[in-house]
Amino acid sequence: MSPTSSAAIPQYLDKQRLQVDAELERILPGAGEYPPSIHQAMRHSVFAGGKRLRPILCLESGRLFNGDERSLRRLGCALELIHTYSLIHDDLPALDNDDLRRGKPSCHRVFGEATAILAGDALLTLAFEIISEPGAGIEERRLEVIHDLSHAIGTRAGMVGGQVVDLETAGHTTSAETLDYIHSAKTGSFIRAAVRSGALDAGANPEDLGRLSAYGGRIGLAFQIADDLLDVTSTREELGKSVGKDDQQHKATYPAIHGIEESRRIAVQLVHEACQALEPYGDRARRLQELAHFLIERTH
Ligand code: GRG
Repeated sequence: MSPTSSAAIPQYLDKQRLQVDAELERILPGAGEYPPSIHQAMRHSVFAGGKRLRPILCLESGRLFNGDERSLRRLGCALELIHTYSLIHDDLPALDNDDLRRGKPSCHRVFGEATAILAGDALLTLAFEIISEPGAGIEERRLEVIHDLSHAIGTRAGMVGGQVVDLETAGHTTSAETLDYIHSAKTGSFIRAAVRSGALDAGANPEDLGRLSAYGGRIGLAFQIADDLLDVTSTREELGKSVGKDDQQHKATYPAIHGIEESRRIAVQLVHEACQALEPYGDRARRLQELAHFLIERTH
């Protein structure tokens, strides 16, 4: 039986987040560095808040195979830069047109649309500069991470592909299969890649990688189901972003297609399967199992 999200998880997450934030501070150009407008925009969105879940998943996955802490931390930060790029672009008027992100005005509201587009591009680019920096890790492993990650955020069942289908199906009747494609591609593939990246960086063998992929794929989908549920059950204050938008935009979501109770049941089942995939590691995988539970129990 896997552990549920323990009482100690909030303190654990805070500690990890502070470590990630300190590394992000070392990575991002200073606000006054020339040209300042773009650096201020990048910093605004990265440091607006954020749970740092993808870096923490990368760290824990790598720790399972005794990976190097600094290498994993910088890799995790690169994931956070990519994640923040996707949020900035997602909020743009041409996409979700959102004024609020991480409890703060979205990037384009503060810096204008052109700078926000460029800030997203710059964060994505900086991420790959960090992943490929000299001495970052064992070169062959880093190449594999770059390949894996690029695929996960691209158009073939990756983040951008999922976003495209999400946009194109809004307002139309969508099947449960298409919804699964959207969620697994838009959100799940990147979360799965975050988990895999830590394992790859730490030199996990193919069998281990298979287990971590099974875990990552399931928590990735469960995470987006939880996000759909929060959009109908939470508040703007608690989430730090708009709520009820999926319904307003006639988006396909788990609660809309499966109902709230069934969506919760499916998310719990996915987390159960994710935890089961890690059972061969016994107590060493406890943090990853707790994180899986946290992803669906979170309130923001
Ligand atoms: C390339 C023009 C262009 C746009 C790209 C790919 C894309 C737009 C957007 C990605 C899709 C996206 C934003 C999915 C939502 C995933 C999601 C639930 C994000 C929230 O993640 P959390 O809860 O956020 O981890 P924090 O703020 O805690 O980091």
